[in-house]
Amino acid sequence: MKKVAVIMGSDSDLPVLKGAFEQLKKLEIPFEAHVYSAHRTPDEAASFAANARENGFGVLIAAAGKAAHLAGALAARTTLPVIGIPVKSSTLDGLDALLSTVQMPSGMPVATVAIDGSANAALLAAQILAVEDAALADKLAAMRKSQHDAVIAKDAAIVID
Ligand code: RP5
Repeated sequence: MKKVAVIMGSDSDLPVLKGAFEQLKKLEIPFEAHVYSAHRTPDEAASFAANARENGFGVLIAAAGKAAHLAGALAARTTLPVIGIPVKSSTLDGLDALLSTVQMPSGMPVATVAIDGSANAALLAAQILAVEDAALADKLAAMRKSQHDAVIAKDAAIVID
């Protein structure tokens, strides 16, 4: 199976990525996590993205806050799909990172999830890999079924006083 790369702009983003790591582990998807900054270590970030395909990665997840250029900077160096997570790390509640991540120019897509939406980033990465992986698709279907059943149980249990 192809690996997922989880790149964060700073180690201060690590707590936000807990949800992504949980989902990737649950689905038994191999992944690597790295700290590369579009601004503080631009050459390392670019080199990682440029070599990601030959290094066995299938999807890149990029989490960054503030003027969050990491996802776009990685996308500029690879044709692998890049998923951006805007991180709520500033006085602007993550809106700065959301706009910096989502407003990519034509021809250079970044699939942007919600502010701090790391679990969904991992699930989207899994769905991309599952296009060519029936066993992974089955695991995702089972997760959806259990999610469905949990809501049905909550509906049955609801009591209004
Ligand atoms: C961004 O700036 C990082 O992704 C992080 O969200 C934010 C703050 O970084 P630190 O100053 O905590 O390293 O580049």
